[in-house]
This record gives sequence, C-alpha cells and structure tokens, in this order.
Amino acid sequence: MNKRPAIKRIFLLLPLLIVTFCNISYADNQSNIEIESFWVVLPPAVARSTAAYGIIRNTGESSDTLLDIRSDAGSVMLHKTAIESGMAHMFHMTNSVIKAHSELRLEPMSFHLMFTDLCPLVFIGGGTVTLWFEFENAGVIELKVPIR
Ligand SMILES: [Cu+2]
Repeated sequence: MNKRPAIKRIFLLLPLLIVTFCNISYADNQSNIEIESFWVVLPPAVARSTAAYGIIRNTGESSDTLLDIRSDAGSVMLHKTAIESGMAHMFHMTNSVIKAHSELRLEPMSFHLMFTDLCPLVFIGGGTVTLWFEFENAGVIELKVPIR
C-alpha cells in the first residue's frame, strides 16, 4: 500500500484548518460578552440539582440576548429567585437581554444557573464543568468552570 497521496492531502488541508481555527479565535476576541468568576456549587452525592454563579458582562454598544445554555454536567437553565408572599420561588428566564454596557450578576437568592439531571461523573473528583453560552450576537462562548 502506498500512503503518500493520503499524507500529501493532509499537508494540503493543514493551512486551511489553521485558517479556520484562526478565524474562530478572531471571532471570539471580537465578542462583546465577557463571562467571569463563574463557579458551580459542589452538590452532595445524593443531590439531583445544583447551581452556578458568576457575572455575564456586555461591554459592547448594543444589547445581546442569551438564547441557550448547555453543559456536560446535566440540563442547565437560567433561573431567578424571587420572594412572593414570604416564600422563595424560582422562575425560568428565557431569552434574557443583556443591555449595552451592563451586566447580569448571578448570585445566591437572585439569578443563577440551575443544573438538573446531574451527570455524576462530572462531579467525581471535583474538577470542572463545561458550559456553552449561546448569544444572539456573540455566538457560542465555551467556559470551563470550577466546582467548589
Ligand atoms: Cu433554580
């Protein structure tokens, strides 16, 4: 068997792949969305849900909308805790708009990421959880978040 043609083809494709990756990172650098200080609450072994907190900041001149959040740790959605008649209730927030030069702070008793249907393997060893935030303008932003 002659492997040369296959190897030649890979070398021809290599610059194309590099250009593709460079374009992706360039697009990320242009993003006006900064996601910082995120962490996931280490759930007890028997828990079926947990939460994550952090800050989503829009440094741009126009608003952006958080369309979807995905994770390798289970199902995840944006919740807001609100007190009604002295009781804490959680509301599922969809298509949250983050206005220009403003931030969405996720903290206890307020906005938070709610994880359900936890994937136990992700939490064994207390490593990191991967999150994908999908914005209307900024696109998909991947983030590795520590478990504490
Ligand atoms: Cu919740």
